[in-house]
Amino acid sequence: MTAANQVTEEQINFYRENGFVKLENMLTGEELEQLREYLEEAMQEEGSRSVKTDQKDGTYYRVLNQKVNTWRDHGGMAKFSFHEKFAKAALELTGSNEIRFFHDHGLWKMPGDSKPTPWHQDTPYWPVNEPEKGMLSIWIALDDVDEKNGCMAFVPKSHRIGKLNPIDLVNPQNIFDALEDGKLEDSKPVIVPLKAGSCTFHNGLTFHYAHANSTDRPRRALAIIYMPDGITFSGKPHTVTEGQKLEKGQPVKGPLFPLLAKRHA
Ligand SMILES: O=C(O)CCC(=O)C(=O)O
Repeated sequence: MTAANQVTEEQINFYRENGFVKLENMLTGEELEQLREYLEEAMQEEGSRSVKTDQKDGTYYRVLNQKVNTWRDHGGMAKFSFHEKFAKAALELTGSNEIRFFHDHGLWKMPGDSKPTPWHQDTPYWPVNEPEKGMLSIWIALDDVDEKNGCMAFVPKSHRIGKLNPIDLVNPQNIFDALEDGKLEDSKPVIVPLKAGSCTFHNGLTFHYAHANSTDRPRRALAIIYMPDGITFSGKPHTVTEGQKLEKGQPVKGPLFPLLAKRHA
């Protein structure tokens, strides 16, 4: 990011071509300290509205200690999850007219018997009708990450393959088996180490993976998922849409899905 927090033309082109991009220094030092404190609190508290995917020692927990919608129980997390700076970057990368919040999640990889996050696409888990419209995630590293503690890897151009079946993150199928012969043959995975406070954005269709954490400290990350305009609800059950009175085929909107950024005419 430049001083004005603008995504560069080169980064936009890279994202659109490859389905992911790395943006360095997304957080200032002060923001990083604050987000670490808030996310530590949010991950530990037994809130009533955020959703913990699995308990300690569970099989999913070994892949990810995950809490969905931390913002609903922690005002500090709301400040970051709705941060205009991140949403504006998503607006520029996608080229859409508006960016709506879908959900956040704290994603920690815990030390001790940690498993990699298998290769998968995100879109197949989401209750939307238009995967090709480019829903996307920001993944913000709160610790320096590399191959030893769970950095991410992406397959360039895999967002062009289209939506495949969801992968079971605990007993994973091999996503590459689902590819037609020759598809992505020349596209080798790119491993993306990050400094704390830096981030990646990835398209919901991009194949991605995270290494296991073989260190003795948690790998802490915050991911926020955004929807470009025109995304409609498919009716498929999902934790964050449950009870939200969304209608099948109608745009996703309402109090849990605020508009965060808009292109000015
Ligand atoms: O944090 C991880 O290990 C995986 C993250 C991921 O799959 C995502 O943000 O979509």
